[in-house]
Amino acid sequence: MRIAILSDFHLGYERFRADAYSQAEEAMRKASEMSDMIIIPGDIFDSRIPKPDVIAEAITLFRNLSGKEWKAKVTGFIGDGRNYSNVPVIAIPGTHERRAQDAADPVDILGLAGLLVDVSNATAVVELDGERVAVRGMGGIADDRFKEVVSEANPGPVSGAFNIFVFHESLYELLPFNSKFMKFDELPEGFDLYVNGHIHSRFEADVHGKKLLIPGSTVITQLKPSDQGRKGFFVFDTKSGKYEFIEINSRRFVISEVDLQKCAPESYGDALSHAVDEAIGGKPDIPIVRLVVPGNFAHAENFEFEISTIPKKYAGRAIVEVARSLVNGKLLDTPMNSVTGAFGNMSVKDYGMGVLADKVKMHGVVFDAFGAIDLFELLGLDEPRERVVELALEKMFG
Ligand SMILES: [Mn+2]
Repeated sequence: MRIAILSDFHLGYERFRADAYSQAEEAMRKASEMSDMIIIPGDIFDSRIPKPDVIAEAITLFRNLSGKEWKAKVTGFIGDGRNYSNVPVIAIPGTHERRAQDAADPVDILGLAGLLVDVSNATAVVELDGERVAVRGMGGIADDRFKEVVSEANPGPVSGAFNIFVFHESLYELLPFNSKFMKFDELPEGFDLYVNGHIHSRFEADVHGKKLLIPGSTVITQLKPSDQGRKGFFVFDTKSGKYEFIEINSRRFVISEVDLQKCAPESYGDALSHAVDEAIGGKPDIPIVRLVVPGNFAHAENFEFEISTIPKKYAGRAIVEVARSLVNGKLLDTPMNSVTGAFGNMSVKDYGMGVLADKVKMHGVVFDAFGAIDLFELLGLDEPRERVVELALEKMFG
């Protein structure tokens, strides 16, 4: 079977909302033309509680696909939840969709509507011309609890099938800042292919002698150097074991370093403009251009340069972001850079939950049955503080 692997659409992502939709749409359309089945390892949505118009976008995306005559069919479903579709489009929730265990996440909604098969904690078996592919999903689990949850669940392959393990987690080899993160060789054995989401740039590796494929996001969200390649998805052939990366027409992203150290303050504007012009390169698209300006600007102490004139000047031709801002003659770190720097590669939400879990542990509370995610969500309820604390205590101590 030919299996398309697409990830991290981030529908509803405020900054590049139209890109998120159109690039996901292109990826899904091409994938359905080129493959017998589709796997989406999480973050279809950018938010765990998307607005109705974002849910509408997702339904439109998946409904168009269900119009296709899929020859492969889902013929078996084992595990948590129920399956309402035989369409071979299989997904799990990601970090952005994660909610408390008993709450419905937006991927659940698509599953209930029969638009995809949700394998959050389940295996779906897909059949085509006598060939069987089993997809074991484990979704909606916090990064630092994944090892523990996997060892409890002990997921294994289905006999007589090509077996795929699908998850959405930080992996230690890629994000080596938390020793609790799963390492490649700690992933469950016995599968023929490993598929991960979460990491927004494309990645491939060998795990237990088999392939681990991470397609990366279909939309740019992080503006990191690794985001500069074209976005796209993998198509993996179970018969040959070969796979290819199919590019989509994603928005171009260019990082340009501009050295203003030897430049007279009066020429800052020209130097920055020149870098943006180079990045645009006379092409008709509207790229995202990130200008990185290193160094300190003590020598320009009495010079004021309003950095926002550059993004304004290029409106309609490029989306310009400057990694630093010039304030009173000095280029300073923007508040955004200093805040996000504290989190490393972690999402702000995961970072916050980690802090909360550590604080609760300090007070000697055992945190097994009731994870940080549940507590985090409870504390975020729009209820009076006393009521929220009461609910949390009730849940923690029964
Ligand atoms: Mn993501």
